[in-house]
Amino acid sequence: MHELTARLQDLLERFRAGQRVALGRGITLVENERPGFQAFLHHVLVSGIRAARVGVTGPPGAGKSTLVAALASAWLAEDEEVGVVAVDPTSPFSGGALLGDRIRMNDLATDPGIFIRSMATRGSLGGLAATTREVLDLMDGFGFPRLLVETVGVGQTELEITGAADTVVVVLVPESGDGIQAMKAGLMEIADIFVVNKADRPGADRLLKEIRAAIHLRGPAGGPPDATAGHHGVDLSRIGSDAAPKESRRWEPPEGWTIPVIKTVAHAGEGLVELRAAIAAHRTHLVESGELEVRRLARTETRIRDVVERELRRRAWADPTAREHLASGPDRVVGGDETPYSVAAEIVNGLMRGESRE
Ligand SMILES: Nc1nc2c(ncn2[C@@H]2O[C@H](COP(=O)(O)OP(=O)(O)OP(=O)(O)O)[C@@H](O)[C@H]2O)c(=O)[nH]1
Ligand SMILES: [Mg+2]
Repeated sequence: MHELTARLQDLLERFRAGQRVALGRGITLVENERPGFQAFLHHVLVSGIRAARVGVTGPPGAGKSTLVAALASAWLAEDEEVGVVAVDPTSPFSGGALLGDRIRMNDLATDPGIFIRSMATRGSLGGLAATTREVLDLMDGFGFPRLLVETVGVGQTELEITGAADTVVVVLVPESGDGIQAMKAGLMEIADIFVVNKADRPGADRLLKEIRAAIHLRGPAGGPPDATAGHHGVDLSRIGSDAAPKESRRWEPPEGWTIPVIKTVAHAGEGLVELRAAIAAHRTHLVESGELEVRRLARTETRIRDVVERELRRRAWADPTAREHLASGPDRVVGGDETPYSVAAEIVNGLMRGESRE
């Protein structure tokens, strides 16, 4: 099951030797789900998850990339290597420089301490690409102690970032409109840290106050915590390809953690020291409270579930008997003898009985 072909074994050895080209190849392998990608991931992941993962999300143009670049270069200056995944809903290099204009992408990308990967999302709504978590795992396995993932948060999709990051930084800007509105959209529930970027523009202080008030209001009065809640009351089991939560979720204030709200002017580096301090403090909180473990367990459960579902789907349609039923099914259904349910039951029961001739 986890045996590697000679070619992938060779790739794994070069990956383990720290060759960046091998990391790039590994990512391509995983992104395209080429044969053997599961086995490759298995071998990369047996050594465990170590990196501190920070997600940066918020509306389009909020300055996420500029912040990510600034954070990355600050860590690099302290000899901390950084892996960056930017998930772009449109095209990988749209909207100007991938990592903002102040610290130019090219300057950063040639630094051996950083690895930047841009991925397109599966839809136009933002959120994560299908294999973002796997790519983060590869960077983790490669040895980057810090990982940054940038996603555009629009509507429900930003919830997914809780499945990829330990610490979620939500970036809002004065011109993103009514701050409270943004929180209703779900950003409130996933933030470990709020950033009010573009603080050089009018309305920043008002937004700051609104967010603080909302945190205060929704905190203790949030209602009884949901027993199945994962990250901040978000049921991680419902985050996935076809599992977008539909009803409103209860917000559970993270115990012992007061969500900081930090003003920044990202392209000028203002507020960066405070933001880095907040990220470090949140890390300490996660470790000391045991919350890191809780989040990792919840994430891992979701991952196992996803891998099982993907594998079941793959096996189902690789099965010749199932494919025969699928081919003949529509005729029988339209002819009135059967329904999609009876055909599906036939297929599923066949698979369960192990009639597979794969
Ligand atoms: N005035 C002002 N402009 C900023 C600030 N931070 C970023 N910008 C500018 O805002 C624009 C968008 O910044 P990005 O960092 O690309 O924003 P983003 O959130 O990554 O954008 P998308 O990835 O396209 O959603 C760029 O022109 C930045 O230079 C800020 O604090 N103040
Ligand atoms: Mg960006």
